[in-house]
Amino acid sequence: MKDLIINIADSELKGIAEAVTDGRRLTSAEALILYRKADLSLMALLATTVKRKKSGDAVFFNRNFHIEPTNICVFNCRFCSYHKAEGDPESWELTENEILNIIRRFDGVPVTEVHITGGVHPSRDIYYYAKILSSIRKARPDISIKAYSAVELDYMIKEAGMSYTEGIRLLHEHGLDSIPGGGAEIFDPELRRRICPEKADAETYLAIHEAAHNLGLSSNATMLYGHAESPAQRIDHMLRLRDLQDRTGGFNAFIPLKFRRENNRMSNIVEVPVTEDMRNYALSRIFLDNFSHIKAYWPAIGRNSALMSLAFGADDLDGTIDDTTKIYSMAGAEDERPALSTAELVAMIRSAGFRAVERDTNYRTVKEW
Ligand code: V47
Ligand code: SF4
Repeated sequence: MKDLIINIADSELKGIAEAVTDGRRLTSAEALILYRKADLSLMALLATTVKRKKSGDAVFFNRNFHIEPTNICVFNCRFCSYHKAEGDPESWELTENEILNIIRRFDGVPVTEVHITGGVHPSRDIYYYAKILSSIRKARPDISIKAYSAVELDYMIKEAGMSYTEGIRLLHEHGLDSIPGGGAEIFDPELRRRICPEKADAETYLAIHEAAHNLGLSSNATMLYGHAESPAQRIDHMLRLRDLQDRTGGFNAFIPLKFRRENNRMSNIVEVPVTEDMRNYALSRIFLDNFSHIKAYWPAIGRNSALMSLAFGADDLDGTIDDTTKIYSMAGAEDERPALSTAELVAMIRSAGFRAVERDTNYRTVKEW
């Protein structure tokens, strides 16, 4: 590694590469130079150096399943392939019983997590969501409930006239364990106005995660990339997350989400090539020095790219997921029916030269494979 860095001709780039290998935090300006000047192989080497300091040769996955209670949403983000208005023939909304039937399908299956997120329904209130949580908790006391993105939480908590802390505490008392990363998109206000003008802004997203962390709940953070954003806007997004993580330490993982173009109002945008996906994974691994994990969410990016991301700093492939996840299959991801068995995931991780570790929501080891 040292030899390789000595051979870097550009002195600015060389200094930044040395900083990364020495474990020094990069400024936004340095990150931008790295992004612009480093070739893909250097990005891979630097990100892998950081990844190995964080998690050695382990690559994590979990056994989870998703429930999407509704695609009815009061908002209409331009990139969303999934949203429908109430009354639309293609809309769906699961009843409490239907949700519990999904939970029961996993009776006896050793899953450790259920991930629940969907559209922001106009007429369901926080007490409805709390009741769903307690019914799930009763049916499966052993699994962790990761539910409701900051955008869903913002809507239900404001509508109830509560503070974020009060709202999240209520949901936590009914069974909520952690918060998924959805809704972050890209924090830059001008760009946000163009792609998702109506929903919770960056400050709201961060305030909700901060309130959750202060109550002892963990969460994830995401970034929607590959649409109209600049590299500087990506770095600004990550900087805001890094600052919050410095204060709370409550984020488990950062999850870059590649923009997929089918069936939405941004279909004119050409999706970024795989090299850009890899550069972005690597940059996030290097820049987010206080995040323990970078997740390659394979239903969004496809299993081959997810596998390749393991050479660019990602150390988590999320989970074995059944076909209840629609948000990505509708937006044009390669895997139409996103399900991977545990054996398949383990084989994939080994094929990339890593050790497969099954984890729970908070990255405690469930099993070494
Ligand atoms: O916020 C919507 C994204 C997110 C598109 O926390 C799109 O473990 C690409 O956040 N192309 C929701 N992305 C999903 C999410 C998530 C997924 C997996 C794991 C976790 C976790 C969180 O999906 C939305 C938005 O950023 N999204 N439409 C699209 N066309
Ligand atoms: Fe609603 Fe989420 Fe789709 Fe935006 S991305 S329209 S908030 S379901």
